[in-house]
Amino acid sequence: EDVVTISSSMFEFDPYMTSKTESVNKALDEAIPVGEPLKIHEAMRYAVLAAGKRVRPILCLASCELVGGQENSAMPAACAVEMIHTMSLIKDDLPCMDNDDMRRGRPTTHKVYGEGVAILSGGALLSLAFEHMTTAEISPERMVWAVRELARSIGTRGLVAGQAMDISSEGLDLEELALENLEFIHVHKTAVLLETAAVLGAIIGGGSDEEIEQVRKYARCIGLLFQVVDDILDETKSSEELGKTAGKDQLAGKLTYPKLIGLEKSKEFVKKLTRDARQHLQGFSSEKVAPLVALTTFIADRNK
Ligand code: GRG
Repeated sequence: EDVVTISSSMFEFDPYMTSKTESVNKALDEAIPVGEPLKIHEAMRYAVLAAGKRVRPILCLASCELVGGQENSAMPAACAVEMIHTMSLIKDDLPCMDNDDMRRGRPTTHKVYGEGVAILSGGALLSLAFEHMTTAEISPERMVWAVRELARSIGTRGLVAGQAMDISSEGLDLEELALENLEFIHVHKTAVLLETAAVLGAIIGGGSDEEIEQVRKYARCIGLLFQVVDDILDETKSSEELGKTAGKDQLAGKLTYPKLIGLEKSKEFVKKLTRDARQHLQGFSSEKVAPLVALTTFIADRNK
């Protein structure tokens, strides 16, 4: 723990994030073509190249480097995860889901291109993600493993499961929505894809089975941490800001960790998850582990 703390304090996180974000943005720009059908590609680029934080792709790259791999080899998987994430945002924002008008600081994809184009561009991103990931130069066995991990994170054991539970618990009040249900939604809507991003990095970086499992456990904590922090941010946003930016679910009073267990307990949970995440990184050299430790702090302390 001490070694980890010391190394992370010497590590310069801001330049690290800036340089990783730039490489990811460049790779995403190159990965999504401009071409026919024009509107679909335009919408895909509009959604993906907007100002996302790129936490998932950076987690993927950092996990690859943790186990001794090169950034370049994990870039196709990093981009694939960001494409899947963006696809889920496009769908989540649709009028039949959360009905949001704004995303990443600009109008949502369906607001600009219409619902038909938005749905098709989401489907195209889903398929491009897999096609693009297979350009990584790794053994066929590791690629099949990576494809299986990514596929599992999207369907009924991942994003779809979380969203389905979210929809079916709409309108439930505090007594009806148990903490397990809220955790199920969070784990599936958010944590699974963060976990997958890290695991893909470790698979592609050539990690051993034990290393990949360590990364998985670390990322599982990070995933839930990310969502609990998201909930705290939702709760602490001023009502004025809410009026300007919130979608239907926020205005209707989305159920969150602070609502269920209180703000103080939620903040304690953030601390516990941060500690647990670091624990799972024991055994790696302090130098290698520094970016992931800093990323953990970034997620725990973020304010947007
Ligand atoms: C249709 C196959 C299929 C899947 C989609 C709609 C859906 C199923 C799932 C919804 C998933 C969803 C929108 C989860 C919310 C996750 C979340 C915390 C988003 C915000 O992530 P940030 O803060 O956003 O990383 P940026 O914009 O920075 O990337």
